[in-house]
Amino acid sequence: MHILITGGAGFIGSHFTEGACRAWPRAHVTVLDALTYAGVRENLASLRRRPRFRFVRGDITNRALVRKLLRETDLLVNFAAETHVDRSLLWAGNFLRTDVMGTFTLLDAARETGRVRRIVHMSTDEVYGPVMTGEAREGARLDPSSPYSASKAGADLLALAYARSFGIPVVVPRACNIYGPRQFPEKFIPLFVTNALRGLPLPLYGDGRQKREWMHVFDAVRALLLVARKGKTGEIYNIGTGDRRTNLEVARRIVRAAGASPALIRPVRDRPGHDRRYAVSASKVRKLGWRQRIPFPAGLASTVAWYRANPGWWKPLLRREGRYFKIQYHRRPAR
Ligand code: NAD
Ligand code: TDX
Repeated sequence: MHILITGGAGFIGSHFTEGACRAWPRAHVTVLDALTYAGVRENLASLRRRPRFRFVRGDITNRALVRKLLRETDLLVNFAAETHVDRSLLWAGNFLRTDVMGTFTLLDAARETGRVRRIVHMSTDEVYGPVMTGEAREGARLDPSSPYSASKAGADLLALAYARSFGIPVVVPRACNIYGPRQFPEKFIPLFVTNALRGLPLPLYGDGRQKREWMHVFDAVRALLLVARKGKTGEIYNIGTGDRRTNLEVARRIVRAAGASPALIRPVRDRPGHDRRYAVSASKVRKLGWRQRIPFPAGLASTVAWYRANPGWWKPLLRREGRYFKIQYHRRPAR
């Protein structure tokens, strides 16, 4: 079997690639990744000596390259995307290019080459928009709030349309907020952890009462492998834990775990279009046999320990992305 994983040098993609290599030890595995600011080649260091593993640096919007790779692919898993909501509020064009046009390029090349037997197109619970009460099921209407979630919604609908119109064997997992080792330190948990470890302020947007549903990346990888194997073509699978917490509570847990002062938590001006609450019903993926194994308190503690032990991974990334952090946080007014 030949597996192509796009965006495999990023956070979830690199953990999934390791998981896929364990799940299919004899498979040929190729990662295609453009190594944008978010892609880190060392994230795949554990696979360097694996036979039948290959890294290709390239863009998912490159039709000729994608076509060539898909001619020899049985399973395609697409993680390649621009993924940070705050950046989408600054530079939306990148999100349309990669998330929408990149997904289109993959789908259309799969249609043209006709070899791929399964496509897992990674989507997000953010496409449902704020869910003020109850839980969003897979059939809920889409109501994205940011250029990021609107681009993801566009890509995800295109994937489903390719399943219906052309019989392309796509499944669409929509995952809640995922956290764990190797998440880029622009996202909430790794940003707050790395700031707390350095004694820097933790910029909490608005009143901090927004709720997110959290899942450890190892649990997410198991759910995605299951959906890849057992998911039905043309179907959506919410990937969620039901474990929802306010940002304020998570920030407090982080300072405690990092041994920092709660006074570091600074309420700052809110994110525009900030969704108040996400909540998905995950009964469909549970019916496939998936269960959460890592409860949030244990997962958060091990994540803080990982960042504490690996400053050599995150400090260079923070330095390299200094301009972004300056634009996003420098002189951001207090709430
Ligand atoms: P990430 O930002 O850590 O990684 C994205 C990867 O894609 C990087 O390695 C980057 O170099 C690569 N990439 C970007 N543009 C590319 C292009 N044009 N061509 C090829 N490669 C490109 O992201 P992540 O958090 O691992 O998210 C992976 C996927 O999961 C995304 O589709 C995201 O929308 C989705 N998702 C993430 C979460 C979460 O909480 N992190 C939750 C739900 C869904
Ligand atoms: O500095 C911050 N302060 C803050 O209060 C940052 C970066 C975030 N937040 C808040 C905003 C959100 O309510 O924390 C929460 C989580 O923020 P992010 O980590 O930016 O995640 P979110 O906006 O929920 O989107 C994430 O989950 C779904 C991922 O970035 C997406 O890729 C995924 O699709």
